[in-house]
Amino acid sequence: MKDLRAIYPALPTPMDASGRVDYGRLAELVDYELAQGAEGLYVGGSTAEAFLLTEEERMLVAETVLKRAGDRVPVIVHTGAGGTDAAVRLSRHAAERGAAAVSSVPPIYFKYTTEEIIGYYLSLVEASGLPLVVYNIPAFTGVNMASGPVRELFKHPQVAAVKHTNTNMYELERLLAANPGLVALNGYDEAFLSGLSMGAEGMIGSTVNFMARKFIALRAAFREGRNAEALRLQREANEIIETMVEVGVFNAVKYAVALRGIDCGS
Ligand code: MN9
Repeated sequence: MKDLRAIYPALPTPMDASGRVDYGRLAELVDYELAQGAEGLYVGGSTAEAFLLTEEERMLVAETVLKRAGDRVPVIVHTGAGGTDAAVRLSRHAAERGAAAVSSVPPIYFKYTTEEIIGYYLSLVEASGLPLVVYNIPAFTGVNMASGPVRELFKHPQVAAVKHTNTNMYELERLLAANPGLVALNGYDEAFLSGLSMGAEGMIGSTVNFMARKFIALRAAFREGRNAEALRLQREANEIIETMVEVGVFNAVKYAVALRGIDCGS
């Protein structure tokens, strides 16, 4: 199993003026990210506007990134979908093309029982044969994977990591205490330092797309006990993130990446 502890940009999906996915630009973006020090790549998540893409587009996006990245860094593919069948197809496809892990938000829109949510995730694990990164983002899904009986899922040996997109760090710490082998990847970039302090060992974030070096330096400062410097770096990042959140973070990420020479469109 590949080591998933790393700093990953959640890649945006470049689009042309008519809204078609620009796969050429996406391949260029992969090179750009690896050149700026990204330690892994997260494909097809919120930042990628995954739920606005067709299944075919999502597969082509994953394929493009996996092909370009080769075995340079671990690539995690988000394969979550509204229903189990689509998520299973996406997971199988990601596994066949060489993903290091699959990742998914819990099934959305309808209210599912704990058993149904766990069943959904186990289908992805079985279909892919890969480690699973549970994408916990209660603000978007209305389901909190780090609280209550649904945490039983984390006992499964193939559930390797959690993407903790929540500022409740107490829940993160409790989840890790109960599951010693679990890797936590922090999800809100603006709270990376708090995530690290409660046990996160990496991050998946939209602003990593253009600030990978800053977050790598922040993690080094934290690990070496230079707390004031770690906080200074977090504050520098947050000055930028605050504005991005105000104007719409996904568009802002595309704009920031365009300023660095890769026009990802709108
Ligand atoms: O994937 C991202 N989550 C969402 C992670 O966008 C929902 C974060 O990187 C945020 O964009 C970022 C700004 O709030 O922390």
